[in-house]
Amino acid sequence: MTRGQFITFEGTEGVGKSTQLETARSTLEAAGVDVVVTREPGGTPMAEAIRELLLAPRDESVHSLTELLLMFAARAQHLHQRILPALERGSWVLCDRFTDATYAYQGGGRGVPAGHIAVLEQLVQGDLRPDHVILLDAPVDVGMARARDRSEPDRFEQEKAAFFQRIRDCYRQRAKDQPLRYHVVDAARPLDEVSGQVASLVRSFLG
Ligand code: Z5A
Repeated sequence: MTRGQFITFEGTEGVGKSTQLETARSTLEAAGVDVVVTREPGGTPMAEAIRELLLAPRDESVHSLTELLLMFAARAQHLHQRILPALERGSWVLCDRFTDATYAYQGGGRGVPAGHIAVLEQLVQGDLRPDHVILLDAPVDVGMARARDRSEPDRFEQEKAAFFQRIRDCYRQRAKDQPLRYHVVDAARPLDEVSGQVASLVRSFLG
C-alpha cells in the first residue's frame, strides 16, 4: 500500500482556504483518489473541544505558551487518531492549516521563538511534515474584508491588521526558504482563476 500525500492549506484569515480545499477535494476525487478533508485546530472530537477553548473570546489574557501548547495538544490527538491512519491506508489528507500556521501565528504573530515551536514539532510529529503546503497569499485587508461578513469574530479575528501582516510576512518568508514544499497562489485574483490554479497544482501532485 502506497502512503497517501499530506497537503495543507495556509494563509491569513479569509483568503479562501476552505473554498480551495473543496476545489482540491473534487479534483482529486475526479481522479479516483480517496480523500480525507480535515482542519486544525480540530479534526477529532477532543481536538475540536480544544479548538473551542482556543477560539473563544475571553476577558482573561491568554499567554502565548498556553496557546502554543494547546495547538500542539490538539495536533497530537488529530495526527495520531486521524491523519496518520488515513495516510497509512493510502488516503490523501487535505488539511485546513497545520504546523506552518503555528510558525506564522504563534511565531510571527505572537513572537514565540521558532526554536520553541521546532522542539514541539519534533516531539509531536517526529519526521512527518506536509508533502505540499498551498499558501493562499493575499493582502491582509483583502482577506479581512472577505471574512468580515461572517458571525461574531473569534479570539484571533479580534486582532488588529498589524498582527495579520506579521503572519503574512512569516508565511511568505517560509515559502521563500522552502520553495520545494511551498506553492504560493495569488489569492487576491478572482475566484475562478484561483480555483483553476489550485486544481492544476493538485493535478501536478498526482505525478
Ligand atoms: N491557528 C493558530 O493560531 N495556530 C495554528 O497552529 C493553527 C491555527 C492550526 C482558526 O483557523 C484560527 O486558528 C485561525 C488561526 C489559528 N485564526 N485566524 N484568523 P481557521 O482556518 O478556522 O480560521 P480562518 O483563517 O479565519 O479561516 P476562514 O476565515 O474560514 O477563511 P478561509 O477558509 O481562508 O476563507 P473561505 O471561508 O474559503 O472564504 C472566505 C470568503 O471569501 C467566502 O465568502 C468565500 O466565498 C470568499 N472567497 C474565497 N475566495 C475568493 C476569491 N478568490 N475572490 C472573492 N471571494 C472569495
